[in-house]
Amino acid sequence: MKYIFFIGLLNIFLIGQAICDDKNIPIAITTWWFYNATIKAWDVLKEGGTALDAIEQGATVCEVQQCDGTVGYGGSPDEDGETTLDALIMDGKTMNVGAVGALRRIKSAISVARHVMERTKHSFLVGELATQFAVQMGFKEEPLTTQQSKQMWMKWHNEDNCQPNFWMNVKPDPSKYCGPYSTLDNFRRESPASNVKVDRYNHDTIGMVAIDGNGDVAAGTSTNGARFKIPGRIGDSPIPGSGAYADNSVGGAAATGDGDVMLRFLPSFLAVEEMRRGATPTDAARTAVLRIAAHYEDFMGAVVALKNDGQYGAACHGMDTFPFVVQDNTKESFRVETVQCLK
Ligand code: SD4
Repeated sequence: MKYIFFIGLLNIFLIGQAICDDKNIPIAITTWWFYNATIKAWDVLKEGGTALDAIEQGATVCEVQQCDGTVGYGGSPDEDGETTLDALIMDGKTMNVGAVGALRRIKSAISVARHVMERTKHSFLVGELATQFAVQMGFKEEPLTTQQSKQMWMKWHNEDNCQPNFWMNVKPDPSKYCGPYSTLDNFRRESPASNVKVDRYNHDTIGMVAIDGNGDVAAGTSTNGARFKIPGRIGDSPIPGSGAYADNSVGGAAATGDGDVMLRFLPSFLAVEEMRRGATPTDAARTAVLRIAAHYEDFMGAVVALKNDGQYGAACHGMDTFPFVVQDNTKESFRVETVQCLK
């Protein structure tokens, strides 16, 4: 009897092992080719660190290295020439979230977001008051403007007549002139074609999803938003469910692209919910992207999705292809994978 009991226990143990071994964890995935961030996240995971630490430290690498000029300081100056940052971190174990939007004069946006999550009962702080919070938490206040961002802004303002910009239905005609603007009476309520071409150099974000050795899922984003945005604008990246989402019981997702459009559809939340309903990560990401495309046929964006068993996928729209970086135990090094976009 004792013997049978022992065999039973052994079986349960072995089955348990087999289920664990079936999972491809730990794992980290990152939007675009931000492999330095992925490597950092992987180093954290490999050493037994948490998914949250992997996200924070990985995204921090991009903030410091100014990945593509679209993450961190010195990129995407707004109409006043100032760089402001948006970031989000989400813990799929507790469903807790920390986010900052339009953060001024603080370089470490994702870490401030983590402080919002762990040092307050709030979820989201914005603008000047988020800066005051960060300073209180010990972050250094410093200008986010660089020589390069100043030059970019000077060209836009002094040579290009403030083109492109994000205004409509105002006077003087924003497609020809700089502001200040005032409201135009008698305008047509449908959206005119945008004069802002959204591409990867004015619209990238680091979005990351990680699963640690305990099976805990975390996700996050960090970006300097859209180039020449109207001051005060916050995009999709810091919005939970839009820029990223994580739920231990399913997995996580992160999005990148034209945030003004994307945040209307919560694509990361949708991708996670699709996986909850049984979709593969690739199909879940496709559904999220196609939901947006059904309304905005030219939108540019992408979603990466990671299931809690380590399966992953991505989908994109409005570009030819979309690269993302994966690192897990199956290969010695990170790998850049590429998906063909749906349109
Ligand atoms: C934004 N989505 O602020 C951000 C920028 C970006 O990929 O590309 N994200 O619109």
